[in-house]
Amino acid sequence: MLKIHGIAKSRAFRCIWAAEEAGLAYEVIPVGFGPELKANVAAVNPNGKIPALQDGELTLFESLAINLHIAGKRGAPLMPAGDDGSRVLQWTLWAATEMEPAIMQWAYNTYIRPADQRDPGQAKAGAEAAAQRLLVLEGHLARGPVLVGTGFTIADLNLASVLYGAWLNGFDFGPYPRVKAWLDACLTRPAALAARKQREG
Ligand SMILES: N[C@@H](CCC(=O)N[C@@H](CS)C(=O)NCC(=O)O)C(=O)O
Repeated sequence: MLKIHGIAKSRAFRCIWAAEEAGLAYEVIPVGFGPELKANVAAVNPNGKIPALQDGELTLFESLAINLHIAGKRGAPLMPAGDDGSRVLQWTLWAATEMEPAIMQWAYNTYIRPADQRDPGQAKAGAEAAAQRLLVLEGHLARGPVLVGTGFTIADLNLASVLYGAWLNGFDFGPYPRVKAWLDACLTRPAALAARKQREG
């Protein structure tokens, strides 16, 4: 049984979605935000953040690495082998290092921080940085409706989960119709809906 430490209203959402997608049994160990977070999660994540995963003797942090592990347990098609497996790693690292910092800069300054702590200039800079990357993604999706190969993989899940908050909170994906269609499809898969129900109610 996978143990996912965190709550659905955190990046643990990504891991819940991955476990649902893989069809693996999991339990959410509820660790929420607040002053006690660091102490509550210290045994499983030295960074004092959620999520963390326990799978038998293995303990992992980093949501997208956790997802690669979950998908690896299921294997293809969620985690393909060979060159497509390498492409999955590429898009996952791109999600974490290129897209997430940009979209989170926008998110913190539009809907996450309290209104009086938001900086419109930072929101604009984040949106512009995200736009550059969304153009790359829009170009890539001309090859077909998924990131890698011909079917949904953990690469789609990892990148879509990074964009999920923006998708839900009014980021304008209009200029990127292929990205919009791909996101809509990813985020309405049955496994995504099951995870979203835990987060959105
Ligand atoms: N790169 C990490 C980021 C983890 C992270 O920042 N988690 C947030 C919740 S979504 C957290 O625990 N924040 C509390 C804090 O930073 O003190 C991952 O993807 O797992």
